[in-house]
Amino acid sequence: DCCPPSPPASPSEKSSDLNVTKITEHGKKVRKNWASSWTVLRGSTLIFAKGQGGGTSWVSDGKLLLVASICAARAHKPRRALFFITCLVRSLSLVLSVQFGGGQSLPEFTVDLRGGSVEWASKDKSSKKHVLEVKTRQGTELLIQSDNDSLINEWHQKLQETISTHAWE
Ligand code: I3S
Repeated sequence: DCCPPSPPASPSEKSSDLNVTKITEHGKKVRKNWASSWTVLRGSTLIFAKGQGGGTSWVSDGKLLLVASICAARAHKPRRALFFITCLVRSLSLVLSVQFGGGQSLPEFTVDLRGGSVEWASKDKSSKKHVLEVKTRQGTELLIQSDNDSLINEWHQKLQETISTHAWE
C-alpha cells in the first residue's frame, strides 16, 4: 500500500511485419524498393524497423563509419590509439546489446501520420494485392502490403482511426 501503481509503458497500438516501399519522398518520386519491415504504430507515428536479424546491416550501412569517426576525433593523438579502440568496442557492444539483447530493431524510418491519409492503392500504383497507400503532410508516399488479407484490413482500419483521431493536431 506504499506505492501507487506505475503507469503502463506506452503500448504500441499495432505491430507486424509488412512489405513496404516509399514511392515519393519530400514530394519527389523515388524508385520503388520493396522490403519487409517490422512496422509499429505508436501514437500518430508509424515506425519501420529492420526486421529481426537485420542487425548486421547496421554495420554495413555507414553507421560503423560514423562511430569510428567520432572515436577517432576524440582520440586525435597517436598515443591515444588505445582510447580509440576502447571507444569503438564500447560503442559497438552497446549497439549490439540494444539490438539483440533488447530484442528490438533499430528504426529505419518513421512517418508522422498527422494530417496524412490512407487508402487502398489503385492498380496503377502496384501490381500486388492488398496494397495501402499512405500519404503524409511532409510529402512522403508509401505503399504497404501484406499477402495476409485480414492483417492488411486491420492495418487499414487502424491507420484510418489514427489519422482521424489526430486530424486536428
Ligand atoms: O511501379 P513499378 O515501377 O512497375 O514497380 C515495379 C518495379 O519497382 C520493380 O523493380 P525494377 O523496375 O527495378 O525491376 C519491382 O521489382 C516491382 O515489384 C515493382 O512493381 P509492383 O507492382 O510489385 O509494386
